[in-house]
Amino acid sequence: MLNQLYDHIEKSLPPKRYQHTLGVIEVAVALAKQYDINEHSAEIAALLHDVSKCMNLEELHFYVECDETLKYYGDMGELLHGFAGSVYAKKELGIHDEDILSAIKYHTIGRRGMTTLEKIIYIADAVEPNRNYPNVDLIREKAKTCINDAILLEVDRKLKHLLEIDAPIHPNTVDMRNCILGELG
Ligand code: DGI
Ligand code: FE
Ligand code: FE
Ligand code: FE
Repeated sequence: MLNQLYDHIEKSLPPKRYQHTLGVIEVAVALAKQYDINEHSAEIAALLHDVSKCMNLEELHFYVECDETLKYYGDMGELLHGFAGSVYAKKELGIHDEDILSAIKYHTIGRRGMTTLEKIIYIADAVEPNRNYPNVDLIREKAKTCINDAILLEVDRKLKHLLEIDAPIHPNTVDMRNCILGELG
């Protein structure tokens, strides 16, 4: 079963994206151990998180659940691939664990009140070994000791980038930041 999923993902993604996925698995499993959550769930969620990354808009819209806020960003494949991926994982790959499905769903934009698994996939995506940007090591280290601090650093980096390129900011991105600030107290 697990081997078949690996084969399916390797076939669905270009080699670089598959390498990225293996990197996310490595980090997510290590963080699952660290934060004492199910490692198997972390492995599956990481393996499948970008399953829809290479779908075109037509394919994405076939799978994506109709969602008012996403409609607003209707033409943006980048924002849809997590949502489409979670539906694909359920319908086509037989994944029914809601914890895994929501980690796939929210890995790009986050949400208010994220579970530990959602946070782990979100941050593993940002700091896996193939990622290379200024301060990546700082966020990598933070993730091991305080996942909320790491997410704040990553969200701030993302927001600065989105502002620089004048991109619309999804409300979940802002909600996630505010919520985590609240959790940190
Ligand atoms: O799929 P990956 O490349 O591994 O990473 P990802 O799923 O985190 O996707 C990152 C992309 O998502 C990146 O191009 C920025 C985009 N993104 C994330 N949050 C927002 C966003 N784009 C806009 N316009 N607004 C957001 O709030
Ligand atoms: Fe992604
Ligand atoms: Fe990300
Ligand atoms: Fe990714």
